This record gives sequence, C-alpha cells and structure tokens, in this order.
Amino acid sequence: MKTNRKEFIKTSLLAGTAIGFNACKFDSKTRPTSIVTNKPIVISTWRFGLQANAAAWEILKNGGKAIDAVEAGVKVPEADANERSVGLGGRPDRDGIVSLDACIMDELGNIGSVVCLENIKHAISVARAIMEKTPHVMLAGQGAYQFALSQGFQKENLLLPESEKEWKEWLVHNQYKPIANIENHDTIGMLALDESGNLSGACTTSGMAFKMRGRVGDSPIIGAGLYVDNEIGAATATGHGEEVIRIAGSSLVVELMRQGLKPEEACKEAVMRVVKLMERRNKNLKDIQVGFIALNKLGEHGAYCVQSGFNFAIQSKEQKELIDAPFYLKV
Ligand code: SD4
Repeated sequence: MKTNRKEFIKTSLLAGTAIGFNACKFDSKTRPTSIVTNKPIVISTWRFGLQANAAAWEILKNGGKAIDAVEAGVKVPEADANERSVGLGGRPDRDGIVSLDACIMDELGNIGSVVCLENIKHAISVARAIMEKTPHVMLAGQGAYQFALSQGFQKENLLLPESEKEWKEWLVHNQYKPIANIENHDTIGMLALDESGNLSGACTTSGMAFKMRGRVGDSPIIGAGLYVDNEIGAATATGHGEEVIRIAGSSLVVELMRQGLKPEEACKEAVMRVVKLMERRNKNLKDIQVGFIALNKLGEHGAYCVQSGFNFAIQSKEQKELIDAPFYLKV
C-alpha cells in the first residue's frame, strides 16, 4: 500500500506488517492451496479510531460478531466528551443545538439509520434499535428521539461548555462557510470483518460544525456514508457529506471493489469522481475534504482522500496502527 506513515503504533514486528496479508497460501510445491483471509480485522476513520478499534477488538478477538464490534467501537468516541465531532461534546448546529446522525449495516443487509437526533449520545445504538426493533430503516428528529426514549435511552445534554463557547465565538462572525479542517470535521466510520468472515459497518457523527439546523450529511445515509456487501466488502466516508452524497460514495467504493479494484484503488477512484464533479461545477477542491476507507472480504484494506490530513486506524492480530491516507491534492 502506498501510504505515508508519519505516525504509527506497532504491536508486533511480524514480517510484512504493512498489511500482514497474503491472498494465497502455498504448499511445498508452491501450488496455491487456499485463500488466507486477514481476519478478524477492524478499521476506522481518524486518530480516535485507535481507541475505538481497541473496543471493537475485544469483541472480535473472542470470536464475536462484526456488528457487535462496530457498535461497541464507535460508542467509545460517542461517549468521550473530548471528542468534539461525535456524540457527547459534539459541536452544535448554528442555532446552538447538538444533533447527531448515524447508521449501521450488517452482513445480511439489515440497516438502521437515525438523523437529527438530539439529547441522546449513542446515536449508533439508536440506529441499531431502529434496525432491529422497527419495520423501518430510518427515523428522524423528534420521532427518533421519542423512539429512543421508548427503548430506554437516557436523555442527556450533549452541548458541553467548550462547544458552547466555540459556537458563541463563531456567532460573532457567523459566516456560513464550511471549512475543510480536521478540527471541525471528524466522523467515526468503522468497518469490521469477524472470525466467521462476516462484514459490518457503523458510522456516527455530529455532522458539520455550525451546520444549518436540519442539515443532514452523508454519515447516516446508507450508500453514501456507509455500505456493506458481505460478498464483496465495505466502505465508509468522512469529510464534506454533500460531496459524498453526490457520488453515492460508499456504495460506489463497494461496487468498484466488485469490479476487481483493491480497496485503496476503489477509494481513489471514488475520490476522483468527487474531484471531477467539483471541477465540473467550478468549485475549489481546496475548500473540501473527503476521505474513504474500505475493507474487502479478504481483510485487505485501503483509503484515499482529497487532501492531506486524513488518517485511519487498523487493528488486527498483526497490526495496531494509524496510517496517513494517500491523497490527491498535492500543493
Ligand atoms: C457530514 N461527513 O456530516 C460528515 C462530517 C464528517 O469529518 O465526516 N466530518 O458531512
């Protein structure tokens, strides 16, 4: 994989830690005997993915299910008040209200999604409850909140003093111009392949900081912010949701893998679609960031993004690492 590695944590020095993976096992006569899958494995977006992966790994290493692993994993930043873009402590919209978006998808094609959820920090678990306990796939706003309360979720004020202070400072200039900055753009998207060879994914965010009230990005939209096809692979996105939705990003990455592309190649091709549509609309690419991560059925992974700054975390038996994603815009 062609990646810059400015920072990394290694748990072991097994040969070939780059991916720690061979597609084929060879016998003494060097005839391929079987496909070796790199499993279990979990990957997720951004630096906080390291901690989130660790929680997911506790489930995966004991033979647990990918769907349980991704939910448990992304709940870590959701509950962390210091993470300012997910769950508790997330930055508010421009009216000062924290609203969360999330979705989850399992190996069977079960999906659950919640948008504009207020006062409940574990949006991912609400999405899962929608998946498992309703005949629907998506609930929004007040209805989603009522449903969550009915399921025993606790009401909680998600706007913490630091976020409120930042919002008040933002109000002084009140420029409605989303900026490509990892400081106010962070979504956790997580993909896991479990010991049984099943894939699942989860994605959760407070969305773009100081967004318009009611604005929904890609993160809770199956096909845009997340997609899983248990025959092929899974993908998730981060960055400017509008641009990800425009190309049906995560679904596209999975379809590209179906056509034979490796995860990094598929992510790169999806980013190139973003680039093309930005150019066609005469928009400045420097103003946006979009990043994809992908995991295929063999446990191979990859990522690609528009501009530098995006990284993703991997955990498997052989790897525990944060990797800088390769990027398009070289300036
Ligand atoms: C959104 N994609 O709401 C999310 C934000 C994000 O890194 O990913 N930021 O558009």
